[in-house]
Amino acid sequence: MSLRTLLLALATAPRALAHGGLANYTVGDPPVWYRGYDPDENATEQDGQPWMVQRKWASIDPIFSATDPFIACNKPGTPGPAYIPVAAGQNLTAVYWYWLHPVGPMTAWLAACPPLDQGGCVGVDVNGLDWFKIWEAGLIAGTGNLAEGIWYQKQFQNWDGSPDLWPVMIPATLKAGLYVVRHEILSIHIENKPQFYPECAHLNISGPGADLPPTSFYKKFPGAYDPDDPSLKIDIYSDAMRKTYNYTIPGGPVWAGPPVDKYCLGC
Ligand SMILES: *[C@@H]1O[C@H](CO)[C@@H](O)[C@H](O)[C@H]1NC(C)=O
Ligand SMILES: *[C@@H]1O[C@H](CO)[C@@H](O)[C@H](O)[C@H]1NC(C)=O
Ligand SMILES: *[C@@H]1O[C@H](CO)[C@@H](O)[C@H](O)[C@H]1NC(C)=O
Ligand SMILES: *[C@@H]1O[C@H](CO)[C@@H](O)[C@H](O)[C@H]1NC(C)=O
Ligand SMILES: *[C@@H]1O[C@H](CO)[C@@H](O)[C@H](O)[C@H]1NC(C)=O
Ligand SMILES: [Cu+2]
Repeated sequence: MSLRTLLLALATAPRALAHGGLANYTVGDPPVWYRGYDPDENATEQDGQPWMVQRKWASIDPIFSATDPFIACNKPGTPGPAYIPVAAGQNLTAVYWYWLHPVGPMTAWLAACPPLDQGGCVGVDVNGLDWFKIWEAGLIAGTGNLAEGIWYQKQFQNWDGSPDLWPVMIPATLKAGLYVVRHEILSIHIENKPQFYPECAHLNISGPGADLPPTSFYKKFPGAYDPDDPSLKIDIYSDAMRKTYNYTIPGGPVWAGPPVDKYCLGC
């Protein structure tokens, strides 16, 4: 589908003017599909369904404040009972209907939950969890300044009508257990008005690993971001940013586990 056809289709679709959102997840090849929440579909047919792996997000609207409690897992963030099975070292792919905004970073986070007999991920307070970043991408190096360079957020878009796919590897030596995964697209196309688009799902991660990050990687949501962070309070179209070729992704460093070759997995 051409860009023009797609835009026409969007303008007449129920999702008119929508940015997009994280619809489904896949694991493995050939992919096994896990359905997420769809704010445009009947809530009664989704709330509390035995297959629901994603936390509920009732609207596609962004969260505008880094201190909003719903920055953790969107609003209302109500859990479903199901978990996506995935092995440490495997990719989890987030599937978006499409994504319209082109600039700003994308990050993926995990947080460990208690075991199932202590409530698993369903019972957790997402604002109290210890989140750690496992993946990030922002301005693609060598593509230009903040205003004119290519961001991963733009590269992730497909304009042929197929969904936008965002693969993230689960750290290979991560300790097995139940986790909440949090995908966040942060859009910074409007001056000093960052838009946060988080969605969460529940994972059942298997594997022989025993690693968790050092506690220095742990962040709270809200808390991971300072609202005054110059990467959030930013005008990428300013003269200064047209002369800037790097962008510091907020939320601290990525933890992807220790080098795999230090371990003997499965032996
Ligand atoms: C939503 O689904 C419920 C249960 O299937 C049904 O009773 C209700 O009429 C539906 N609501 C709408 C707006 O379609
Ligand atoms: C997500 O899964 C649902 C249910 O299988 C499907 O109807 C929908 O088209 C999928 N959306 C995307 C973007 O893959
Ligand atoms: C797995 O995810 C990583 C990002 O963590 C990506 O670079 C790689 O291309 C993905 N592999 C596949 C087969 O999708
Ligand atoms: C998680 O996966 C393990 C197998 O790896 C299984 O025994 C266990 O029942 C699963 N737990 C949940 C909550 O799905
Ligand atoms: C670019 O890098 C410098 C040096 O690390 C840093 O001080 C500055 O904040 C970065 N610029 C942006 C827009 O992130
Ligand atoms: Cu938008």
